[in-house]
Amino acid sequence: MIAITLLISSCQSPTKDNNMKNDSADIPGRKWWKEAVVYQIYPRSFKDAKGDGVGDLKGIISKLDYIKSLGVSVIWLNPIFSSPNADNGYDISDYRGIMKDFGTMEDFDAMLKGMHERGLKLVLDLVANHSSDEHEWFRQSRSSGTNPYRDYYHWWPAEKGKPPFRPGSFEVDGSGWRFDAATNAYYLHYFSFRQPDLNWENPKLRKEIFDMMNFWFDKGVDGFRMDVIPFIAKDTTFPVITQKDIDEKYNGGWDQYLASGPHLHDYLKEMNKEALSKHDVMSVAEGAGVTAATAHNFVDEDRNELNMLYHFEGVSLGYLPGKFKEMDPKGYSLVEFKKIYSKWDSVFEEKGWGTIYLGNHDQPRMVTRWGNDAPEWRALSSKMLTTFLLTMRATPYYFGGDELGMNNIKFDKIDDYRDIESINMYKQIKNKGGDLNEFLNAQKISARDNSRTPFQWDSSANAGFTTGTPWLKVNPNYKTVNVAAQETDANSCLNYFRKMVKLRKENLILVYGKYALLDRENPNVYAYTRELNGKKLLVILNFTNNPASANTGIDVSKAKVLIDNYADAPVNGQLKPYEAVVYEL
Ligand code: TEU
Repeated sequence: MIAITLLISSCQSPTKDNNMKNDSADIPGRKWWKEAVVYQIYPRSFKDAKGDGVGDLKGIISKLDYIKSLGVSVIWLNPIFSSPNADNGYDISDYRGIMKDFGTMEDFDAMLKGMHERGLKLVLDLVANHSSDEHEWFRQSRSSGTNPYRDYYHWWPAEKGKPPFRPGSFEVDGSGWRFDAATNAYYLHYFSFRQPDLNWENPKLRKEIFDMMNFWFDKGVDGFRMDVIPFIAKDTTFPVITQKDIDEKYNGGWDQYLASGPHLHDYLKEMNKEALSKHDVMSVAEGAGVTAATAHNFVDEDRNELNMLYHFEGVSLGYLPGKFKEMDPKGYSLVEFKKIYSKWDSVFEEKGWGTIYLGNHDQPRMVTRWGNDAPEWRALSSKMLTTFLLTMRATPYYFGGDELGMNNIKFDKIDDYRDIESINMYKQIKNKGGDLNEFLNAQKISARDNSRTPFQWDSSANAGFTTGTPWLKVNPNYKTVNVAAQETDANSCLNYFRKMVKLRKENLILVYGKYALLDRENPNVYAYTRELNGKKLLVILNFTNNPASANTGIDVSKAKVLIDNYADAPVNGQLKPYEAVVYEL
């Protein structure tokens, strides 16, 4: 009888009695945020209800049923707080106010209520490494050397001479210090001079942040994504760091130096104690500078710090060294890609928890960067990438618009850009007499504005995003790539995404199952298994626009196809271009 049962269970699709959901008792450490699919919304570009060309909260409210229809369970909203928008909201002037462009606190309350009524959780963006230079704290701090808020920021008195170099990654001169005549001192800013770094060594500042977090938690917010949180700790003696130090001690990356200040984990433990632990909420670190060696310090449960983090190792693959975000013309190596994502799976195999993403508001559209956005391959490769994201052992962070297969707009002119990073890097390269055409061509693939173009709702003017003039140009392919066109197409990217979310939700093996990479050196196909409580799935992804096959050592002749981005399954293991298949073995 056991043999027969085993045979039946290995060939049939998961019926009620052997669906993973019923095996949840065998899964230790279950958490809602591990089983979530997080859908990221860039509020500036999602839906404009006011008609001023900028997305707003009322626009999001009008689309909550659409978001619910995706099957996702958590929404991550990029910053919605008061801001002069030097960096599109990542420069906050009032942590408890709603950005005027986006609406009012009443709008926020209505939006949160609407989300919760639909079973959607909301994660906001905690930008606490720096504030806006228009924040009252900074206004006070810069007014005098004895102001009570002086030590909310990092100041270097000019009498000590120029401060040792620190990077200011959005600055034309690349410097992270700005001279401020009012008090004859320099202040630190790791990003733009409009974003002065907060001094976390100051317990008063830390309390301000924790109180603010509890303010939003008390309103019902379900968590925070934490902007460059590893950067908050600084060695405030500001020692001289040479390029040799960076190259030899920090893997050649300033971000790793910036992410390794003293007391960092004391602050995160304090944040957990004073805020996170008081609510049933999730926390995810934007892990700039975090490596596989340091990741556990942030997310192991027994550390009582954060729940999860996202790394940059994957999304940094394929760029030319010494150039600014310029892709190698040969593209990226899938063998390297598989190595990185397999490594990060193993990092969290025993403890902690990972995330998986291929796109967000800082990255280009995933189908352009990792798939193939040529018209004949855009939808197929987008579905293949979606299959990867939703079958890995990590919480997927899925960027709004990728479910449509939205791709890069690829601006020709710097005047079309709105992002401080592209605009200031253009100026920096121009000042150095660099090759501006080379820079602009590279930006067509890697610039952040590529993912920030307005959401494509339908084929009406401005893709139905706004009745005004959009703050950033709409991708001209909105006429055909949009929600309305895909809603009624059973084979659309949109409906494929819905199927994949449903498959993941109904098969916890895709959340918790052991991951094993197969055919490691295959340069075209990514194949892996997921295994849990005696069940096994095989995922095979063709990352090329040619037929390909994988040597998995697994006979799928009797396996059940759970999903395929083509109408018919592979024959004799021959994968069609960009084919994605999930088998139940
Ligand atoms: O990003 C931090 C960060 O690492 C990015 O600056 C990234 O290196 C860059 O975008 C790659 O081109 C966070 C936010 O996600 C980003 O939008 C903000 O601009 C930045 O911090 C400053 O708050």
